[in-house]
Amino acid sequence: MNLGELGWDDGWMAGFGPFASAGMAPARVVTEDKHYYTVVGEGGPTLGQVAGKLLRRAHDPTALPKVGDWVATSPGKGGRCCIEGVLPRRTSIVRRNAGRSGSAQVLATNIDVALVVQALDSTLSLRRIERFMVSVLEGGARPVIVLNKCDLHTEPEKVAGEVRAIAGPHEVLLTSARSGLGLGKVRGVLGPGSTAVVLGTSGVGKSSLINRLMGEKAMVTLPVRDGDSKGRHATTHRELVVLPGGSLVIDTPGLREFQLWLDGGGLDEAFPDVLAVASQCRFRDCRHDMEEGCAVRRQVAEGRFAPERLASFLKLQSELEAVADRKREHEWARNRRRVRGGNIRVQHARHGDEDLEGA
Ligand SMILES: Nc1nc2c(ncn2[C@@H]2O[C@H](COP(=O)(O)OP(=O)(O)OP(=O)(O)O)[C@@H](O)[C@H]2O)c(=O)[nH]1
Ligand SMILES: [Mg+2]
Ligand SMILES: [Zn+2]
Repeated sequence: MNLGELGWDDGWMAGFGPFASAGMAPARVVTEDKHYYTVVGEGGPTLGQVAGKLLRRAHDPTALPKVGDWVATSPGKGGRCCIEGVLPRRTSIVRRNAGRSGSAQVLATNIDVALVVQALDSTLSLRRIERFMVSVLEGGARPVIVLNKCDLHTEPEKVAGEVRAIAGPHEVLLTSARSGLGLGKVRGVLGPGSTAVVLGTSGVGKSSLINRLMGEKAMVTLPVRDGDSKGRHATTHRELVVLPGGSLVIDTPGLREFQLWLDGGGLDEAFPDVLAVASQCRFRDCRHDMEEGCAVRRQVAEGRFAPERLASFLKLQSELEAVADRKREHEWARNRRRVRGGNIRVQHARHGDEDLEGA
């Protein structure tokens, strides 16, 4: 296997220097299971396990290997390999874990493009698209919105227009994994050697799209429920595959909930319309919430700015603020443990972190 086909380049090579000196080989993580990873290196796919040293060194589960990561491997027992290190990620999609202690979950790493997939049926939500866009931009990747199942809608272009109105400069594509319509456009945003991830709720057709792009039924798909078009969580793990044109794509299980975790300016990027008006607010640090002299709220009152769009902005903004607080608490607790010299235990990343509803 030529590593270039998996996205390896001079930048990765430079970062790998210290590992190469230690006699290790680079490989990319393509699947993650409860105990094992599948990694692909020059010798092809191998089962891998995280080395004890890396487990102990990882300050939290997000530092452990994830699908999309470039890792340093050494030979292990029984033809398996040991994963000894993870190269610093260029981009990542991270959400705040629902239910559990509000920690972070890394969904995919080192991706160039995130295909935010929605179905043109009753499940479509502009607010969800905004949420995904913020998260993708926070993680450093480029969002492309894919409106799938356009064969089910009588006026797909009309919906695409509504989505374009909230998508800023980002592309909005209409597809049908059933008829094949729009698949050429999707191929167009995936260059050879570049990595994409499909994101969206269950049943929107993420795996069906990948099967179409693959030209074969590589991924399991399941019909959606009759009553509400919700999916049945057909995909249960993340997997990176190579498409015929040489681009790479990561399939992910449907996400029921997607709370933000990263905060690196993605909110402003996803809401350029808010940013454009914000310069007219009285206070430079106006949050467009309760402040006096807020130009955005004035525009809403005058009917020039969509109230649901501002509401969405405010909701995401307060979520990011809560996340920042939470991270400060984590950091504080970590430092305190360090000062005390206590042992920091790390749990192995668990398979099945997605919202498998048992449906
Ligand atoms: N009519 C129509 N049905 C589609 C289209 N794409 C997918 N489907 C159907 O929608 C159902 C769900 O598709 P999947 O590909 O399993 O959806 P998914 O997003 O991968 O779902 P999870 O793996 O559960 O997250 C299947 O029955 C597909 O055949 C489409 O473009 N048009
Ligand atoms: Mg799927
Ligand atoms: Zn304001």
